[in-house]
Amino acid sequence: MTPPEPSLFPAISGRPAVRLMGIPSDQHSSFLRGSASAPPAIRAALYTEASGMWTESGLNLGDSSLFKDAGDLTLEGSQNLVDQIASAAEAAFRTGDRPLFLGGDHFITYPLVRGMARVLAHVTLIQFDAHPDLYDEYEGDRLSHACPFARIMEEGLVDKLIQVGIRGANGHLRDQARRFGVEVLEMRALPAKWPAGLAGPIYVSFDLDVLDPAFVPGVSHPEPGGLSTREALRFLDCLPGPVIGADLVELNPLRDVGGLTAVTAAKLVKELAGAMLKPA
Ligand SMILES: [Mn+2]
Repeated sequence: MTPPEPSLFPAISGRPAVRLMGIPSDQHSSFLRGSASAPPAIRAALYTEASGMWTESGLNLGDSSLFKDAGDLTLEGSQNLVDQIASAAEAAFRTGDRPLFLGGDHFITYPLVRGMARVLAHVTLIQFDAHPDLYDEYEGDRLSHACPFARIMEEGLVDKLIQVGIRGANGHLRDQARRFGVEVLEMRALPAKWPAGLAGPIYVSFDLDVLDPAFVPGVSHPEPGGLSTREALRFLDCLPGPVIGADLVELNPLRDVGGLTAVTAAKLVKELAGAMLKPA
């Protein structure tokens, strides 16, 4: 059977649901391992009795017609990770649900977006991150978690990339951003608004280290001077729709303090889901 051509929107009957899926991969991390164990830590904080499943906008994610949990992807060894993850992402998008992936490190966004691009065209990619992750290669690894957005832009997998929260980019990364026509909302220029004319479909890649380490100590590359949790939620709340997919990456439970980062990640899962369920 010939796969259907990528289209602006997948065939969706009725209201799409959010489909949660963990991608436990951290082998392309450059500094510290540990983010592969993030999905269970986020789920433990998400499904706790200590807080409910309601979004701030008033949606009950305990309703399985709105929010499904597909568990974690089983990765068959460390070979062909790009193909394994891209295939899983493609299958998730073909369901017509809106996938919300839990990393893992930021490497996973490249195969996730690659799989999405087999199903959806003309997507705008919004990256929340302290770091541009635009290296051509990093320590000899072109799949490093410092490189995914260079691969995505080289392959033309999205129409546009907008980065939020960047701080401390070096000369190479600034050159790469210019080369790929990336719109950068730098942390030092905030508060900022979304660019005029921003429209869906939108995929959000959320690196927890865009937040200040005071809010998320459990990340592998803490970078002070970041967004507060509330500032990030405000950005999400005023995103135009539809948000058709998202990932949340770089929680490192080995670095967490009192489970604070996992709780913040769980909050972001709920509010990302809320943004994805917002009526167009
Ligand atoms: Mn980062």
